[in-house]
Amino acid sequence: FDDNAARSKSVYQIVTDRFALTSTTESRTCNTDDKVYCGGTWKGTEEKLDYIRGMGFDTVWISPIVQNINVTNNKLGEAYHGYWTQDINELNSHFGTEADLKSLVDTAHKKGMYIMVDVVVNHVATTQAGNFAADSTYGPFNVTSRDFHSFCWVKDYTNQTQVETCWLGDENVALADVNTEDTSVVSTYNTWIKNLVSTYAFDAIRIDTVKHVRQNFWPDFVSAAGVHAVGEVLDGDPAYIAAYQNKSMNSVFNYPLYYAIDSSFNSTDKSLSEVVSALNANKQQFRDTTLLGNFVSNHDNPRFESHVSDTALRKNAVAVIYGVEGIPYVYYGQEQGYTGGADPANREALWLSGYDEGKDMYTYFTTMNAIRSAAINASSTYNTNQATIIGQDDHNLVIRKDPVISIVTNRGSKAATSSLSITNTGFTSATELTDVISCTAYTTDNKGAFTASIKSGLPAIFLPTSQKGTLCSNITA
Ligand code: ABC
Ligand code: CA
Repeated sequence: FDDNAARSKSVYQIVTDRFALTSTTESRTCNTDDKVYCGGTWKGTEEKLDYIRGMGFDTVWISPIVQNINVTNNKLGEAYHGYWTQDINELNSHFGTEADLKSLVDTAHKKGMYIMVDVVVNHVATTQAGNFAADSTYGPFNVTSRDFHSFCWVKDYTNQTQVETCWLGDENVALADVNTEDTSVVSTYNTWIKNLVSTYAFDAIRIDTVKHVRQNFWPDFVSAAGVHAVGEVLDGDPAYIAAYQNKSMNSVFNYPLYYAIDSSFNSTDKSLSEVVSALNANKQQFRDTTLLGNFVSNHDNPRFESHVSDTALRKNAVAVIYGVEGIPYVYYGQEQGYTGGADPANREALWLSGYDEGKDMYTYFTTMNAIRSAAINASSTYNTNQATIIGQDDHNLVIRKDPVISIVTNRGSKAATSSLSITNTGFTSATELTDVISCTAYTTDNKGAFTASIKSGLPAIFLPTSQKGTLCSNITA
């Protein structure tokens, strides 16, 4: 799909090695501290597409697929996550065969789902650091002097030249920095991504380490891919990231919002003003905030749930990323209540959960995606309109993104019931509304306003009852 179509998608992120085993009857232990392959495969993922679709996600972001270095007894473990590229022209056989991968994409398409593949362009991996010498095992990048930047570590993230031309990683696994200035390297990458997307019929790509490659490398790469691309520019500064939206790719991850949510919804005594500031700064800096990738957890950061145990706070954090403009990204395991901390603990095996579709958060994501679908169906401008904050105090935010109004709060599940008067709703008088979280009916007054009831610190999300679709089916329009 293209950037415009991407606006209506809802993405579920997996680490292939940890998501699903080929055989559904098999059970394998997976100690995240060991940092080794645990056995997840593309076949296993294919078998579990209905589990993902059951929550209403239509797009699956799979971890990198290409052959990685084969390391054992390394302090950093094995390449189970897929980011330690060796040969971009071979697949990682741990996850299956070419036929398996094609079958995953094909089955997804038959179910009306899409596959987003994670791609790494900035580096290949080696255990040799400064002594690295490329050879034929690195596929097309086998001439050290031509294909790689000379060795130096990225140490100072404020020095952009260093960020782009020095190496990530460490002495255990060095990420040999590819010479993305060389014209033959550039054309190798562009041809590769074009073929990769067409061979497997991928629908979108997630691009790793975007800030580590010069900005003007990306437009040709993205256009060669020919599909929607979302870039990882890991930085908290919206101005820094926005430059990439202008010069490199239309869609990038919303790290500024992530940091604001992570710190303001992690306890009941924080002010939510940080979230409002992040939203405002984003609006100022980004050309198009509707293409930002919103998330509360991913594979690089401690899970939100590792430091927030209150379910009400967890639900509110999620309600923010669904309540504002942008594309929601949900990291696998969140629906099962996983609580892994920093990498590698946040990469738990999902089969250990039994894929329980009865879990409270599984149902919650189903509701969130249903709200999003109902809004998209109800309004032709939902995908492109921006959210505004129409009410705000330290612990409550009222987010309006027509035709949805979301009230989020960090008062926590022990909070007493409270009332909030909601004005400037955009609704006409006598509009029937439903809070689709509590399934409570409301009617707007002669000014289109109403008084909302906030219970147990949960979010409240209002849709015109006539537009709520199948949500809260006990309340009729
Ligand atoms: C392994 C171990 C880790 C160990 C590490 C040294 O080695 O597992 O425990 O700490 C892959 C694997 C990792 C592996 C690495 C290295 O490779 O998944 O498990 O870590 O071997 C992407 C991917 C990520 C992937 C790689 C490498 C890149 O999402 O999964 O890692 O292909 C930088 C990069 C970013 C990268 C991230 C891990 O590192 O820019 O692309 N992610 C600052 C910098 C960021 C930097 C970040 C973390 O620190 O600005 O550029 O990201 O090092 C905000 C500031 C930010 C600041 C953050 C921390 O705070 O605004 O600027 O980010 O407030
Ligand atoms: Ca680089």
